[in-house]
Amino acid sequence: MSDVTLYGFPLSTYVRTARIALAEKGVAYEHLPFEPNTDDMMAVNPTGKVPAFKHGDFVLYETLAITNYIDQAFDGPALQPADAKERAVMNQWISYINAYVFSAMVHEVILFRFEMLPMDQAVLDAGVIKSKDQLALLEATLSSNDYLAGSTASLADFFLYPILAYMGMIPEASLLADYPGVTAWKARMESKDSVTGSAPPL
Ligand SMILES: N[C@@H](CCC(=O)N[C@@H](CS)C(=O)NCC(=O)O)C(=O)O
Repeated sequence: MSDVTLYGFPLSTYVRTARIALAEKGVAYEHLPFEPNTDDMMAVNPTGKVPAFKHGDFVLYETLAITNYIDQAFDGPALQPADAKERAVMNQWISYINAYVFSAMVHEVILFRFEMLPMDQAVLDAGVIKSKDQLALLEATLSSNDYLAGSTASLADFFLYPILAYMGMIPEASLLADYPGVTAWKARMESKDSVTGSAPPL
């Protein structure tokens, strides 16, 4: 029986980020697919959001803290660059993805398309404009780099991929063709067992 538990429903992009990190490190874990804002979830994360994580009796929430801990506490390949500048770039991207990409692409586009929010065309239209700007910024890096920070995948890529995976499943997927570096990066990520093995049940 593993002493590691991940809490949170598998449709969540943040749960998938944590699952990719766990798989990359080869960590065996129990996955309890609690819905957000339930008593079960609140018991391990006072915000009610997913995911949360437990190792032995150590409980943690917030995906960046969880994935940093996974990287440092377990054997396996490093999930963060050793080089100070590359690590700073990785953290810049994670901050950007959490502050801007998640809200524009997930809250203003994807949730409408998956009918998890009642359609608001004005919000969707604004979300698509923001998404295009964000894809252009990502393209500026991914047109000449295999990954967001350095030559191997890092936590930044694991935060971004689950969001762009959903973008690839909705009508706005056609936008991705305008960003060949992003499209090639997405295919590169999809060649990883950690990514295919964490696909949500859709
Ligand atoms: N800052 C949190 C964000 C987690 C988050 O927003 N999770 C979403 C699912 S992807 C959630 O629980 N949403 C439910 C809600 O906000 O009520 C983290 O990094 O873990």
